[in-house]
Amino acid sequence: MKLKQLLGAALCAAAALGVMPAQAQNYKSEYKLSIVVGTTFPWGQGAEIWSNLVRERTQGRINIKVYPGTSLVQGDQTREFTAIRQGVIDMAVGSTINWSPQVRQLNLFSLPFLMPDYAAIDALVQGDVGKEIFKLVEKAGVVPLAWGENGYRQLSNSKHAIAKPADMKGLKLRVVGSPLYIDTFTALGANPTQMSWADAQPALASGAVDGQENPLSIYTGSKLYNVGQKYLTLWNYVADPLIFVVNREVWNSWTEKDREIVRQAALDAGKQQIVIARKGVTPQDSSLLKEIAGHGVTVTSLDAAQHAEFVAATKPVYDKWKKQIGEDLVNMAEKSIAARQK
Ligand code: X2X
Repeated sequence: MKLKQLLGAALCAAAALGVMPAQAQNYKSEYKLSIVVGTTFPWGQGAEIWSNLVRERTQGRINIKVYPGTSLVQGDQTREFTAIRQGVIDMAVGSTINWSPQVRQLNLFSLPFLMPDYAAIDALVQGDVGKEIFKLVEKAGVVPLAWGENGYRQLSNSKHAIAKPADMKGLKLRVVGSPLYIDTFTALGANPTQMSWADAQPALASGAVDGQENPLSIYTGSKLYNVGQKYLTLWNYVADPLIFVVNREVWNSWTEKDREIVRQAALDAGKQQIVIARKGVTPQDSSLLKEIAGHGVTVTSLDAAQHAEFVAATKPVYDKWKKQIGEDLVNMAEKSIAARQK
């Protein structure tokens, strides 16, 4: 035996005896976890909870660092999924919207007015649809572990109150990176323009765009009422779930025991994160809305007739995208929602 082989054999034996810590073999000193917003947002808090649980439960064997602002892909959130698959990013808590260019079925959650209430979101992600989607994400090359939530996306603008599609005519609105959003806002008569969240904030501040749509936690966390976004419409037209994921090679490099720890920590963090995301924005607790109104924002809620007008105007988009997403999956989602426990 050559010296090199001898040394290798000795190291293997040491590792097998548990003499050596696992990271000495193939663990990285730091795992990079990507998120779009900062760690003060409910989304970012979910990432922090996950990282902390993993660090504690692995006694520091797995050390995760959170990178906000999608900084690992220079803010281009639509490239995040590819970067995870390629290993530029080790882990992420990501939005279904941002990953839909790579996994088209993730557009499901962006179908206008599919999910009428929180029970409907739960029926999808915690049920058969959620399992099916995890299979698709896995097939696309990334290991999905748990669901979280960004939230119902509400419409804000700097011009006037919006209570019907006609009020949106000609408004220049920033939308996220799925063509489904361009279709939806075009059908409503607006002038949608796609840009990353990193670019959206200066565009709102300079008035280059009139409005945007995001969950209330992001609207308030980014203080959009300070950049002229004084009109807010609560229409619950879509909600984006988050998915906790790990790059496949990284996943395979961990011991089975550590994989189990990371999975359970993701499930625990996801559960806590959903509670945080819903704080202040539910029919039972609408405290965040009071805070928003306190900033001089005009908040518009839709009555049943106004809601119906938005649903009718976006129906052709729903039908078109139902086919693109896959009719079987959308049918399964519609059935799960119809059968939900309210
Ligand atoms: O870009 C957005 O609007 C955000 C922050 O909500 C997402 O990443 C989907």
